[in-house]
Amino acid sequence: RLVQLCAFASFIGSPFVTIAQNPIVQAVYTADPAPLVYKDTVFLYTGHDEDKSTWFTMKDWRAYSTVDMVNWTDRGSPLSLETFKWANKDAWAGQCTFRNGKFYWHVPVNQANGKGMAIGVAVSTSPTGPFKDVLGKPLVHSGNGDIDPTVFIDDNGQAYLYWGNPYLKYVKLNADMISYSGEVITVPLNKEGFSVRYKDADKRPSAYEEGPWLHKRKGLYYLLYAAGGVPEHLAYSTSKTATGPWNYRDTIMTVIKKGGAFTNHPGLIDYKGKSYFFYHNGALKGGGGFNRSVAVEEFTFNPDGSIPRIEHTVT
Ligand code: FUB
Repeated sequence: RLVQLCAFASFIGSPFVTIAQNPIVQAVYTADPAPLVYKDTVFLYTGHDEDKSTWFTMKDWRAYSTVDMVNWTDRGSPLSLETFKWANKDAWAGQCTFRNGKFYWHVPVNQANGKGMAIGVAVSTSPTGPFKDVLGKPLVHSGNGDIDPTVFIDDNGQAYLYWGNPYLKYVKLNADMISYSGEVITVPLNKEGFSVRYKDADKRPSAYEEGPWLHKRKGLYYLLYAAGGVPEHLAYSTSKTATGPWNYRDTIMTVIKKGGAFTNHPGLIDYKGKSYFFYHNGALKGGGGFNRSVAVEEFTFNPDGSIPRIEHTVT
């Protein structure tokens, strides 16, 4: 009944409030959560798996908001492939950030010219759009694995764009957030670095795979990511700088067996004095690897600053 009501509300385009539950969204399949704290509100940007997909069939992104982490409002679909005239498919994992009065939604899409995935950016003065492709072309196309962009703005104002599968890449974004300076850097594999294949509690290799997410806390930089190949678990590394070197720390969330989603994707925010960890799974009815759903868990950093093991829940 709730699912039907939500689906109807989504269809007619009206905001609809649901009660807290995991998965957060019960009306459509959502993936790749990217939360943004803006003023007193959490905006949650997600990908959107088309119903009954047999591959990643993703044509638009969705937005939701909450002021209490309990009641979520459907903010519709503020961004779709149609925004990017140079793209033809694959509205994959992106992130929306706020700077100087504007919202910047960096997303990966497949280029219509057949040259593969590239990262574009859409801009709006509102967290829920309308978003415009101000560049009219990709922001970044390094030619290999250009997916899963995430943006981190350091305390000194320097913004970074990180992305990539199977390698982590980054550039320094300019203050306008729609251009960058310097070369694309590929984070090197090294013995002490985060890409060493450590064993986690699942006895699985924990190498970086995709889905980076940056977080800074008490001067320490946290890099969260999907790890270990297929099926993915979520792990993290830390560094004293935003650009590494990264030291592997631990698994955050082990492979979620329920629902059969073989990907996962982290997001982390602090909000009203608490910390929240976002991820996705295949737990919604009819769900699976291409019909995923975003979920969230409240957690507390350990006293030594490490991230505890977080269990997924279905409510
Ligand atoms: O949602 C499509 C892709 O699956 C994302 O870009 C990856 O992070 C994985 O979740």
